[in-house]
Amino acid sequence: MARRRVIYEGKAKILYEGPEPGTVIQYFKDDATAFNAEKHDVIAGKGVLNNRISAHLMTKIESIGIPTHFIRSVNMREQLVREVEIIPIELVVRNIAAGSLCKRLGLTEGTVLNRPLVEFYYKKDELGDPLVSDEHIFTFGWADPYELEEMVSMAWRVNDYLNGLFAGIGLQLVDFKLEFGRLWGENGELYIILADEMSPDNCRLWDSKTGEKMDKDRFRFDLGNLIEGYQYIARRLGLIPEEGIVQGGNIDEKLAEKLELIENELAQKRKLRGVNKPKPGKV
Ligand code: AIR
Ligand code: ASP
Repeated sequence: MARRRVIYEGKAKILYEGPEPGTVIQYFKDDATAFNAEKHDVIAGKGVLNNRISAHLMTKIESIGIPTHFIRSVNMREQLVREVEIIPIELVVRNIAAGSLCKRLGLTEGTVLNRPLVEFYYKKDELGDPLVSDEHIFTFGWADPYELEEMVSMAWRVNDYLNGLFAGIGLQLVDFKLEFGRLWGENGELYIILADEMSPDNCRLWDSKTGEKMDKDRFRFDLGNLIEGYQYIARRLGLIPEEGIVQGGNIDEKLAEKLELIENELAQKRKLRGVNKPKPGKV
């Protein structure tokens, strides 16, 4: 196969030029980083698990009418997604206090918040993704009020939906991070769709009974065995066989290759909903 053109390489993923215009191949690496890449490791099988978990969750999210970039999985490490212009804002939704919220405000980890909290972070590695307000977002033009409103309303719906989905398999959704992208229709209309990934790399999931952490905090805080946590989530979601696909630090490639690929049929035939924004020049 001809060498593919790399569009972008991030900490955990590589984006390659896709087979058709407007598409991109998203490749999931085994790299794990934390605290702005201060901490780095390569963990066999992480990319395969995240590719699968993200494909599944994006398809589920699409099924409740939220447009996502995910089209279909291509193989165990790659998925076909729509090419979008990433909005440089990370939306974090929190249900339970943990991580940087506890550090910043002195809250006790595990405190259930009175209402879900939506926060904005400016996506800028050099600055360590600082917390910003909507005023910063508008002042610096990272997104406009119409776009932000659309993003926040989608984030609330994703939160409600995923809370229920995870509660049903004995996991508590503590918090998660979303990224969105812009897409333009044939007549220049703007669409905002969910992009990036939805995996234990960017959410916190605790076992509902024991409180055990199953997500990337295992790596961030050296709690041990990241892969076991990710496999536990994938197993509960029905995405891998009971015996798992990684044993003793080695991925069972044959078994992983045999897992059926995930298709987001709705994304392929969906009619997008434009952002409710007045057209420039029209009053
Ligand atoms: N997150 C934020 N930036 C990168 C990531 N992955 C996710 C974390 C956590 C949530 O956003 O994985 O689920 C809040 O992170 P923090 O560190 O602000 O408490
Ligand atoms: N992924 C980010 C980093 O590498 C932040 C994190 O997940 O802690 O720094």
